[in-house]
Amino acid sequence: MEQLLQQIAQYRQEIESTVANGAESMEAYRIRFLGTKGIVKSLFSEMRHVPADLKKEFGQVLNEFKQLAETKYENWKQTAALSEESGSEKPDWTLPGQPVAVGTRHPISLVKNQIVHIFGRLGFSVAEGPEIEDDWHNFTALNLPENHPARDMQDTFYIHQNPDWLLRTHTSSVQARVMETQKPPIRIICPGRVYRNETISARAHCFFHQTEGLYVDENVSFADLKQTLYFFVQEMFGQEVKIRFRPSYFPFTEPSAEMDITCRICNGTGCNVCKHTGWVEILGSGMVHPNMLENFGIDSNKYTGFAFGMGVERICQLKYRINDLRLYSQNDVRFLKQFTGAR
Ligand code: 2NM
Repeated sequence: MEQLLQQIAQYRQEIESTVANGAESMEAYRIRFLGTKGIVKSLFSEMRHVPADLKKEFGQVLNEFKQLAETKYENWKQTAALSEESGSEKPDWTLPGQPVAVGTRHPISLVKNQIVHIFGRLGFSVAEGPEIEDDWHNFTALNLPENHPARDMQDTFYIHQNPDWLLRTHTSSVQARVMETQKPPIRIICPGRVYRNETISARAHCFFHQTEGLYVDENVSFADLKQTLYFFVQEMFGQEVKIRFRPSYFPFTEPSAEMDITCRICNGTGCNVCKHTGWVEILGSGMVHPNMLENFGIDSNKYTGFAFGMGVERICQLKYRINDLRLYSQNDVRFLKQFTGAR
């Protein structure tokens, strides 16, 4: 009896010091202690040799020992099951997700969309056309004579294979195509990329973006031009913005004028952008030249029109204070990311 109790105490120690070390070692443990020919079973079979007065006490010791052996095994099984669940096969759904990198609109697109939206409210619809144009739509139809300096190889990208083709230098070519196929009333806005043969710097680029507008109908006057463009800049830059017109020259308009607004950067107090004048030029405009209307078979005695053109990069510069034209095409994410959340 004394010997048996000592033996059990030894087994207890063994169980307590057993380290679960993989499925194999735990199976060996199960067979040794809990198997059909295992230690627990064989200890219970010793019961019949125990004197009757000690059976109760011995039974209690045995039961406790059996419980210890079983608990050790059950605990190991549970932790093994848990670690399998969180292992490589099953993902842990509680982990935080990988952030999804969301793209942002390019500032040129943001401003272009705004321009289109504002003129849309005045009844202008969008017209688009090819970036590779022919000489007629880009120059001749627009009242630019054969020897006009803008047609110079120095300024325009001509296509080698066919010098009648070129990269459009303005989106007026789109308006030419519209006047060719539609009769007044015409009220369109033409956003798009245009090309000029310039050396790339902070202030010049070989491509940039324009939005031109054209309105042809009976009784369209210079007052309509002024009010339309005044509405536009107030929507774009705020109600307090002021405008002024300066006489100018464009082949496609007569009279022609350039429009300035009060500087959005310094609010008229003077800065580098407005060269300390308080005013910045934002677009060119004028009454459509009668020659142009006649080029498209539109009776210039019955119809008049106004037209204007603005650089999208210029509007962007004033809205977002972007002072280097090269930033628009370098695709540096540190630049592009700053427009996150803008529409
Ligand atoms: C400008 C300035 C003045 C213009 C003219 C035309 C049209 F429709 F007659 F062809 N489109 N855009 C125009 C007039 C463009 O840009 C500075």
